Amino acid sequence: MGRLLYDLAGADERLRFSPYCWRVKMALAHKRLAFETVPWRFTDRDAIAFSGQSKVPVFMDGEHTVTDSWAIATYLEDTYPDRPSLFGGPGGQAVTRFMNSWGDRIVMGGIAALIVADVVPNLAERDRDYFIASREKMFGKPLDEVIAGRDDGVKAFRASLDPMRAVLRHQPFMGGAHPLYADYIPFGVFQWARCVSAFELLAPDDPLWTWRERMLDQHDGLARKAITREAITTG
Ligand SMILES: N[C@@H](CCC(=O)N[C@@H](CS)C(=O)NCC(=O)O)C(=O)O
Repeated sequence: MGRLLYDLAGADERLRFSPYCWRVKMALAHKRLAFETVPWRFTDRDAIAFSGQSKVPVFMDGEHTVTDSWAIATYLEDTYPDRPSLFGGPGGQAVTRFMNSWGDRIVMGGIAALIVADVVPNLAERDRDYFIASREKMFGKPLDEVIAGRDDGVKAFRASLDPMRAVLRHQPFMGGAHPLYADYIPFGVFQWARCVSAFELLAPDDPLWTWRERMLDQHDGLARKAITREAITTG
């Protein structure tokens, strides 16, 4: 049995936009592990019921099923210690836990508030009502209202990334000279936005812009080659 990743897909099944699945895909590429993906939609509950929960990523490695991007990353590190490390050792892994929680709250929270409404037209028809209702519940208001005023909102988002920016002034990646899982965490969220939204989150003179470009080139341009809404709408 090979390796299989249940990967969130849009109306066009080539559009794979989950930030958490992107973290895992970058981690698998980093470990140089071959894998296949299964396109999954929000309403395909039954397809992943075997995993005991209702979210992707769901990763299967032979007999093993692992869910949650952080758990998958640590599983890969433990199971494939002879492959390039995702954390640079136990201390690195412990510190990267902070990056995971910062990435989920500040980067994911910040970007979601700017682009969540842009996700909808990319979704399979059958997913739309569920996505809108669940995200409106999350934000406590209609999605159009969530992103209203985002031209101003993006300034606060950019400022919130100062801790990362300060690090990237000294080194090309959060991991140092080369990317580590600490890079894949925030990058997965930027890649989500890139797949589904035209809204520009960063300014071209931002060191984070250059970092994002470098990340897009990693692993033979894995993320850059991914199909985006732009590629689909312009044919
Ligand atoms: N903490 C989880 C979060 C996973 C998650 O929220 N996945 C989203 C897709 S990006 C999902 O499957 N959501 C299902 C739903 O909202 O019903 C991780 O790091 O993997």
